[in-house]
Amino acid sequence: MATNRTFTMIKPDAVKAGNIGNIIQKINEAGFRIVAMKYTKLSTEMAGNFYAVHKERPFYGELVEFMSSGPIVAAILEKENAVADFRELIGATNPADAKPGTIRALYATSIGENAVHGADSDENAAIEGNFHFASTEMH
Ligand code: 3AN
Repeated sequence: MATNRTFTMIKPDAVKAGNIGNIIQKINEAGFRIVAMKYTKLSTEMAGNFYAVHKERPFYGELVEFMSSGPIVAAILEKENAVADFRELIGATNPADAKPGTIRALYATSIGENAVHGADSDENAAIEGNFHFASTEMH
């Protein structure tokens, strides 16, 4: 399996709860290499653009408000089979359905405030990574 990249954000709920360190540790232990990482905050406009694919969903307004409510950590991660393996590591969107030991089972509080984002395809991983790190040197 070829090495590829995924994109993640540690969401405002997990940052506020002091779980940045715990989540990065889980990411490292699962064998992901950090290619780029940034502590930042999304404006409502940026969050709206980032989640534009969900514009028609009933939770869009709530999602944009939440994602711009406080600082986040954005990162590009590298590993064999990165997108699928990272989705496995974070667990189901609803933490009530997330397997024990997954990041969302451990740190998410609800379907909306679910601790981490993980890109759902190689194509979206690239788009989302560029959104946050377009002019950044990757390591
Ligand atoms: P995932 O993040 O697991 O790929 P998506 O793509 O279905 O899930 O949803 C994107 C984000 O929208 C989720 N991470 C979550 O924060 C939010 N979300 C999804 N479903 C709901 C919902 N029913 N109510 C509120 N927020 C939701």
